[in-house]
Amino acid sequence: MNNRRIKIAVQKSGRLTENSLDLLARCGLRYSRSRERLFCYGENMPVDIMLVRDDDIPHLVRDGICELGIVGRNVIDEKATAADLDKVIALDYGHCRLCLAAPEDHAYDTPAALNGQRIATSYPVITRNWLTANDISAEIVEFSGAVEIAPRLGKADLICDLVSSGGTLAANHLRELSTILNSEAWLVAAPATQLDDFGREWVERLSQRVRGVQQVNGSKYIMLHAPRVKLAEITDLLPGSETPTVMPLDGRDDKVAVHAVCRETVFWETLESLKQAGASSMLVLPLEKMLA
Ligand code: PRT
Ligand code: ZN
Repeated sequence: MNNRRIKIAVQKSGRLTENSLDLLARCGLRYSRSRERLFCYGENMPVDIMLVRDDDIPHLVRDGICELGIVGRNVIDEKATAADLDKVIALDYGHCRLCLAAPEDHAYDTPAALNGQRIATSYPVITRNWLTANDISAEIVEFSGAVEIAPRLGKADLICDLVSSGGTLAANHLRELSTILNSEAWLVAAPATQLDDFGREWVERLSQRVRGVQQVNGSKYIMLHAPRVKLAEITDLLPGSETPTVMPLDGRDDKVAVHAVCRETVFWETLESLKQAGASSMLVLPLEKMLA
């Protein structure tokens, strides 16, 4: 089984591509891209990347062609059931929301106003589930793109589409009515029961590295000198740090060195407060890797 490898499905070209490839690189994966650019061969791990349309990712993982995938929650919920794949880690990029929106002059007050209306969407499954859960009987008109023009074409009364800045809705004189799903990119895996030992081991290992990358994002290492008498006050000011390391300073009984990992942003204001509390020689350093 020496030539056994793991495959990760990633969007070939789109909004999630750059962040996803960057994340895998930060997990330590070095890869070379094939000439037709559909495949990345992992050079330093038995892990390859398949570059595909995002819509295909849930099925590639469900059907065991890829052990892992990175895809938006909107696509997962549209294409897969909870039993098809495990949502392993929310990745905090690709944020958007699936929203109901209507022409500005549409008289909408409560969801009940949707009864009997036509809703254009590329997300018929999620929309249908939401309508059913809210006891609304409306017609779904499937659109594969440019959903926002459906009301103007007279094809629908409302739309249900992804929104991030809201610029597209505004440009089409549409008003956001209600959010039916909040979405971001997720690392998904084939259910553990479908994986062999090798697959499970690598899914676990890569998931742990992704968690490590996430912890490092936004975390900083801070070093400072503190008067012994002010130690408690100063460590209380360190944002999001657990137990800091406190060390003696050679030849000084009145001061100690404090080192801590801060899991929240260290603002200039924080440093100013620390200085006021008596801290000196402060250094804030970026973190590269972390493993709990
Ligand atoms: O070719 P392929 O099928 O792989 O790509 P795609 O065209 O289906 O997907 P792509 O690259 O557009 O988006 C990939 C994923 O990014 C989506 O499935 C979402 O999870 C996520 N995402 C985040 C978004 C947006 N933000 C977004 N704004 N997907 C689409 N949009 C659309 C939105 O519907 C609107 O039409 O972008 C337009 C601009 O949005 P506003 O609100 O900023 O104007
Ligand atoms: Zn797509």
